Amino acid sequence: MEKKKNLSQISVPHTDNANFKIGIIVSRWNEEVTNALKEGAVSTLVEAGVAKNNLLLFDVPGSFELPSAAAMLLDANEDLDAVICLGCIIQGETRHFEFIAQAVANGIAKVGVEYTVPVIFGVLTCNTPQQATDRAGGKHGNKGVEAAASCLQMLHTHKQMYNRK
Ligand code: DLZ
Repeated sequence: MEKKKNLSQISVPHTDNANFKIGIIVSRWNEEVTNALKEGAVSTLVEAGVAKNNLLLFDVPGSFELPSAAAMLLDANEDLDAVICLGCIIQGETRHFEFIAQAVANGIAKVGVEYTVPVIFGVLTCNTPQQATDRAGGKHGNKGVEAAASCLQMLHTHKQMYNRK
């Protein structure tokens, strides 16, 4: 069996998505890359039937702000079903990269567990700008598409779990 290089080839659930209300938070650092991630995520959700009006889009200055912004958005919108966090962290000369990447990954995981809704980690953590563009519509697919696919899969799993009650 051919090994999958990315999740973009994985099927996206296409039924019963219209009413999902989804927040999308986009970091402006490395904006060319994060805009491509956003386009991938939005088009995937809309093609899967999510109503455009049900997408709440917000920008934050950098990836470090993604977890707190996700928590703020969930706090402010009790009817929100999920949040997708999109960012791009690229290794520089200092250790800043490690601290930001670790904090963002842990922070996003924490928000999801605290709010018990899908909070999706759509953050590239790359050694070079080329690795980032390869994953934002380049030869390794678009991680924004994958983030949206993961979000819809988790929303359906969530629905199944609650319907058991
Ligand atoms: C400061 C910083 C640096 C050096 N690199 C990145 C990066 O590669 N990707 C990213 O999303 N954000 C970076 N930032 C900004 C931080 O995420 C954050 O916005 C600032 O430290 C302010 O809290």
